[in-house]
Amino acid sequence: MKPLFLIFLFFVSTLYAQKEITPNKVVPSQKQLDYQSMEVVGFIHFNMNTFTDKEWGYGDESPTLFDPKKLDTEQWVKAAKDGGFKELILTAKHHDGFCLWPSAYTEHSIKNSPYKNGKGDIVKEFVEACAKYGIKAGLYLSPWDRNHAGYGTQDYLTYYKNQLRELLTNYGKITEVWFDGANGGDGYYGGAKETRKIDKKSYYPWEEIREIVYKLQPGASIFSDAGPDIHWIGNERGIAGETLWSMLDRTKVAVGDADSDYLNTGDFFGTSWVIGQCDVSIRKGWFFHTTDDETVKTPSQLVDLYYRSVGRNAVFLLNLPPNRDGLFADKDVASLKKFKEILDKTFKENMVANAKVTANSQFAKDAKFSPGNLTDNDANSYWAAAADKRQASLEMAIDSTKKFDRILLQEPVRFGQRICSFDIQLLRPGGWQTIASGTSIGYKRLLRITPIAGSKLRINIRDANNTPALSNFGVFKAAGGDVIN
Ligand code: FUL
Repeated sequence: MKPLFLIFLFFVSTLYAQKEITPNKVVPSQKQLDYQSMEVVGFIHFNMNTFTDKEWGYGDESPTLFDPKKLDTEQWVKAAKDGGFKELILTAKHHDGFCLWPSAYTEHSIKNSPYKNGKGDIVKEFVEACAKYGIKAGLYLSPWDRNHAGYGTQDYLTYYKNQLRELLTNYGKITEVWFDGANGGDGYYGGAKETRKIDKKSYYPWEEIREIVYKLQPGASIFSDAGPDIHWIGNERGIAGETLWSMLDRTKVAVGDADSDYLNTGDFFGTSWVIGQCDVSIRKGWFFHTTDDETVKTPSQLVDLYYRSVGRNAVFLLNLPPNRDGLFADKDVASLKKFKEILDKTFKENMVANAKVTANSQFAKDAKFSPGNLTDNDANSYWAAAADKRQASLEMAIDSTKKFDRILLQEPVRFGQRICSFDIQLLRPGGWQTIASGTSIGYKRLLRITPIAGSKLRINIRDANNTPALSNFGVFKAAGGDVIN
């Protein structure tokens, strides 16, 4: 073959390989795509409050009270891994200001506690245990500090940034930094014992703080009410809105000052991609209290929350508070394990795996965008309708002898969130019946219905903001324990 012809062939094949649907204006970064695919992440609220039986320490607690006798960060990580968690976030410092690492900038830390005679470093132990078992490690550094004498002034901000640098420099890879929105109020403040109000909009130099994170840990995602990578879902019950856009108008939200309804649904017209994260505790409190033993969420309750968070296009952040020994209680560990078992069982068998799917429209009439991509169990391949379409429908046969009650849809979100309204219909002896409807889909949408059987399934896309596309579709039968709470 002539070299020129070969070059021509190469050129044509590259064009073919690169052909994709036109992305939306707002799309996620690769970091955000990776973050969302973790689905379930954990919080570890463990600090001074564990020993004082409080949720918010005043800031005057003596470091001598902090004394976990059997602390084992590997026990936390193993239990979380068995529960399917991909990342854990530790409260290195909560609002009372006590530090779980021997910070060079304060005496209010583990170095003045009986733990390992002041030689301990729980941030180090935590990050090492995560690395050992292949779980990502994130840190929570409370912006509010009820211990620090300078809280409310520039002094404290210098201190805060120094601590952040310390944590993000000395412990290897940190994948998430969690900035809490609770700020300002009464506290010890170095003995002043007073109420200090800050201007939530102007006190913290958030841009500078974010730059510190990205500079020291380029791979880290930043959580706060206002993102930029991940945002609070607007409640502490772990529940995302049934409609959830991964877009926000970041000029409408500030850390500690955001409309929770807005955060709960995201913003269809939003100009930035920010993932919703649903935080909730496995127990009543964020910290461990023996009086909360009866409140440990059952595996079924956790599974229910998975549907209300991950199943609505958000990430599930479940808090797991270690007890005063420094260990997860058996009851919590058992719940986590069963939680994963139930989910694995439910989603083991997609009843339409490899089904032959037909569509009334296909992008560029190209096999690459074939409707069969929906049931090929490959998250990267996708079906898309013709470029000018905003509606489409797809059909597939299904075994009419088997009932199903869970439906899964996924969009290839690397091109943005596009589908705005859809129905799922089932052909039954009496004709087509609408069995489920929804609005947004995004990374993952799970729908729960009462068990039903039929001979054909139809996905009706009613509206989209660009060419509609789907990467996965499945129907399943809920396992025992997978019930709507
Ligand atoms: C809140 C804090 O005030 C709670 O103590 C807890 O850390 C929770 C995750 O965030 O804003």
